[in-house]
Amino acid sequence: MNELVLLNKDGEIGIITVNNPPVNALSPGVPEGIGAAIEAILGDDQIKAAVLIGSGRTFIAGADIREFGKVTSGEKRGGSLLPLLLAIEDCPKPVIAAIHGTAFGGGLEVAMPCHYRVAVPAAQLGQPEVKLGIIPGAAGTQRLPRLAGVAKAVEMCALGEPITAGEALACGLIDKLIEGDLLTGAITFAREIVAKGERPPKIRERDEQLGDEQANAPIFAAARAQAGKAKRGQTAPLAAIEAVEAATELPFEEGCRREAELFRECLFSDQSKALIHVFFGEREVAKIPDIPKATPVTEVRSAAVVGAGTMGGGIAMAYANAGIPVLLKEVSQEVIDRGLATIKKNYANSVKKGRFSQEVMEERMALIRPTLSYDDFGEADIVVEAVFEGMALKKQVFAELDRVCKPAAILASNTSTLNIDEIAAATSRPQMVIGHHFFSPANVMRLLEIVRGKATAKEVIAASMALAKRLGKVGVLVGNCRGFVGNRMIAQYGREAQFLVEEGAKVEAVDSALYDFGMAMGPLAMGDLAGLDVGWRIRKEYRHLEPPGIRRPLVADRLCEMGRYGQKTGAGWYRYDEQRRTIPDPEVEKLIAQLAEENGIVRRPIGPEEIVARTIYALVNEGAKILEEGFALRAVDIDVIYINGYGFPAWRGGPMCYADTVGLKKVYDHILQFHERHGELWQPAPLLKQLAEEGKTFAAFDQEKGKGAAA
Ligand code: T1G
Repeated sequence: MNELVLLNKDGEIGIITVNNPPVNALSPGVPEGIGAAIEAILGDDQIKAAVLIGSGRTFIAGADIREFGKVTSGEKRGGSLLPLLLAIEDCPKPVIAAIHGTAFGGGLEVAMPCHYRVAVPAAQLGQPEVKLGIIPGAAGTQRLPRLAGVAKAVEMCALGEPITAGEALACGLIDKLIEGDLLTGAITFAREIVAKGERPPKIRERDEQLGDEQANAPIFAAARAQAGKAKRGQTAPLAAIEAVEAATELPFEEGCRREAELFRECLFSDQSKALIHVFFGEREVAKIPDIPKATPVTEVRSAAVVGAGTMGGGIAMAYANAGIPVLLKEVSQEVIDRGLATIKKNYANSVKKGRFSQEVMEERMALIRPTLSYDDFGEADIVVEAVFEGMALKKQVFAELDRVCKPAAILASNTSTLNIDEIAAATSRPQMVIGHHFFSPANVMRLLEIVRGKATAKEVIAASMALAKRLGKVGVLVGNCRGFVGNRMIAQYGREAQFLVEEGAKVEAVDSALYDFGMAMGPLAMGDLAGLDVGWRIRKEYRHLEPPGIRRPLVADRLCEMGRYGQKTGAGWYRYDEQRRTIPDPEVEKLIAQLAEENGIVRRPIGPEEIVARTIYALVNEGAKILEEGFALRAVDIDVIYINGYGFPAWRGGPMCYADTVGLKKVYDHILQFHERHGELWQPAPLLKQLAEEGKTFAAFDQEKGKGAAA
């Protein structure tokens, strides 16, 4: 074997152990090691059966994703796992896969040609390849329906969500749950199999679960409809459905060939490159160059939240969902009761949708302790302030926290725009102050923008990054500029969306162009959802900082003056019916035409290409400025922020990755044109100009910066 795959014996049972930390990926050497172990078992008469198991925390978590780039760049030829899988399946001695942690992708595809599969109850099994913009490429779409049935196989391959070991047992994917030690249980199981003396079953020969055309047609139709909704704009889920369909129509070998064709098409697609960029990006953002891995991290055992409004309530739920007891403070009984009622309603909705049981709801509610005073704040390891977005009030709260909290407590603000250093200055311990910017609904949205103040201690940052993971969030560290990263960029995107309607585009045309681009929601409908008054208040507070003579959007302020704040007032850019569906409003179109005329704006027909270019490139240009000013560590950090906080399509990789896909020269040329036509607001970012002229990408910028930091 080799150092990645070990072969030992327990009497007549061979034990093949994959040892490739951290997740036993099928990196070069692992498939070869397993193949050599099977060879050795064949040649050893003492061995009657074998157990295949992973060392450390998991079974095989899939192919080595880092190798894909080498194939798509032509650096190396892609190999195939199929010969190894046939060797396992054709082995005359039973091979048992023993699963703990995650049997994902190629890992499950190695487990399925094994003659039997056993797992611990906590194990997870899945074909998550579509989350990387590809499909199973090692006969997973051919063996899974033969084991688990067509409906389960198409759901697992098209949506990519894992199933539990219990569900796997129920659908026939595994043969037994092992309570207690996995290896011991698997060896016992192997001995029982040997004792039975049966011929090891070959999964590829099983057809009884493949159904027939009539039975399968509605299954595939429903799967395509669901993929169309849940994976809108993505090609891999449809390819996965087609591959499973091929399993029901073609002999095994031909089905594998069809799968391989579809796999290659997906692997060489921009969507796959983007989704793999996001996969590694979500792990890269956790690495802060100047904060060593060994930095001591305070473990958060208890928390407190000031303010039980929409954000405060959601943040308290996020802590309770992670099992952390949390105090929730408000100014009056009436307000705290309202906040708790909203939390209760949200949990009850989740119970109704079957996300978790009534019991779990009660456990979580019990972790949220309402209070009207700061008395018990002395115990909290962290306090998150989520009061009204006004500097004076926030300073008052932080001064109070400085008085009541223990010295080691982290003092975090959920502000979405205000200066963290100014808030920190209201305390005697600015090194303990940090921004924790949650996104609404805070118990759902995955993004946590972590804002570093100039005095924030490295231990506080390290604890915040670790806490984000514990809360099930993706924590991204950003600098303390106005609007931080996400909101600073979205302001430019929103600005262009409004200018486009002033210049002639219809409100719903702007939104549908971005929706078709893949955004979860168009910018104007998003404004109505968030509440137009939020931005209005901030604009009024900062108007004095705006450079004179700069063009400002005209309509949103007027809508607010008319009391049209969006969904919450039943009207904003759109009118809303009882189901909160958008209804285009001729009154708004009339107002826009009137304001355009009053301001000498000549209106013209505007197509979706221009709408997308002006809004998305506004994001990219501002993102490049943020990078060169050092308020974001990497371009990929910006991508992860936009995908997890602003509904940017992951299959486009985020705004900076998307710009790389389009080509920075082309993006830069467009921005130069916009600068000429629309003035100063489109001043190209120097970094973008430099990278475009040097024929480079934001990905290359990150790499060079990474090398610089490592040096
Ligand atoms: N390849 C390479 N590196 C991987 C990897 C993989 N498959 N999985 C994880 N890593 C790295 C990751 O980047 C991180 O590195 C470290 O391991 C720990 O990961 C043929 C074609 C298994 C649930 O999609 O979902 O098989 O940042 O922080 O939170 O048909 O990793 O420390 O340097 O995520 O405990 C299909 C991907 C591949 C599973 C563990 N498999 N991995 O989560 O740790 S395609 C997947 C995960 C395939 C076949 C096809 C998770 C995990 P670093 P982590 P975790």
